[in-house]
Amino acid sequence: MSIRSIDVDVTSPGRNFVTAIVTTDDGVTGLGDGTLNGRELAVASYLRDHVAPTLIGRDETQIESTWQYLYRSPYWRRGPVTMAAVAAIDMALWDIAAKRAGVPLYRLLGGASRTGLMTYAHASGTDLEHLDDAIRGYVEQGFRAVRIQTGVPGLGQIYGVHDSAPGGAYEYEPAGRLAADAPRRPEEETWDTAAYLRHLPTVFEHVRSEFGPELHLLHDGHHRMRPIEAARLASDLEPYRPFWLEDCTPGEDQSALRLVREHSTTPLAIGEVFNSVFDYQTLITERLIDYVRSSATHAGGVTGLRQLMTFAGIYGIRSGFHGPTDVSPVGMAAHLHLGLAIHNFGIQEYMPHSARTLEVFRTSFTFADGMLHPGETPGLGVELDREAAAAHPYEPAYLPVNRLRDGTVHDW
Ligand code: EZ4
Ligand code: CO
Repeated sequence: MSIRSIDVDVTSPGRNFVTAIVTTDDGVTGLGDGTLNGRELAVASYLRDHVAPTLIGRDETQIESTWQYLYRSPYWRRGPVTMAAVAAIDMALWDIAAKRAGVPLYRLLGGASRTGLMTYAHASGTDLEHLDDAIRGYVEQGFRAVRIQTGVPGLGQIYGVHDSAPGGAYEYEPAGRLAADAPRRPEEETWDTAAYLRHLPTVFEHVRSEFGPELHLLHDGHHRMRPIEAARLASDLEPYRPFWLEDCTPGEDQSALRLVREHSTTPLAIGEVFNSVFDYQTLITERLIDYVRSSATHAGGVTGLRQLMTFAGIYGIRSGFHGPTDVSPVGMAAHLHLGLAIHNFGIQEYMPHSARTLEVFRTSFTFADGMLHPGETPGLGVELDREAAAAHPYEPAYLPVNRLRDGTVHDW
């Protein structure tokens, strides 16, 4: 069996997605997610112009070998664009392999290690009242873990904070779509770390007293702190027993977390902007983190993420795969199958896709009592309606830029 064609669809049912569609010579198709928020067209070109032509006629069952070929053959290894393209092909080949075997992908990856995947939802509110409403909505839906993000007094719109609709639905998309006549550049937001560090512990204190000790509380620092500031926050949050503090420092500075570790036992999670196991070498071997935040979409697909999780498992480090809405339903399916199969699963982020997105990508996931399951459909269990996809052409959208009050460009 061999690869007959590779198509790349860029569709925008509410937000942009890049999908590789690999078709074999006997007509089996596999889907892979290569969405890179704000840089979608770069991945689409990489796939169409540089990857697809090299794979036509190759054996579609050689998944590991194809991964190594795509990783090594460009000479320029790693990087988000390359690894999203590798991911898209890798997921599609696993999808095809599982469809041919007639089994859901998790069975090819070793079978189920658990009955379902504990998820966490995004509770967000510009103030404590809205935040409480959002948390309550998720608790009522059965979630046992929530990520809490809230506004900071004195600051306006900040990254990742928006009021949820009643009932907890949170459809906020941080990448702002640009109107046709708007300048082609991102929105800008103002940030003040000192104000944030004063405010956040009071938020945790309030939520703990309101919702009790059992609900798992997570928080995302979006890379905004220096090591000493992150150490202070991790220590200040300790009394409220967070499940994790995510991205407290810029991810690429691995040794920064040594300082945070020295000062607190708050569990740490990092890695959504990483794209290879090498980004984690110091973090894992020195046990500087508790959860890896990579996604299959940005870290070389099922093969790349499995390699990373095997390495992390040796050090007792668990998964917390990145699951924002910019990971497409195809990427999300890859997480659910891998998470069900590996021993060192931790928690799965779950931001449900909008109804519009789910009309284009039809999934077979199930959700009950705060737990997700990938379902029993052969393959990844996702179908792409290409006609519906074509009705939503690409729209430019960029993630915002952060500046300090004096105009200095800052991390998110
Ligand atoms: O900022 O996916 O933990 N989740 C996050 C996300 C990311 C977006 C970037 O595209 O931080 O909201
Ligand atoms: Co994050």
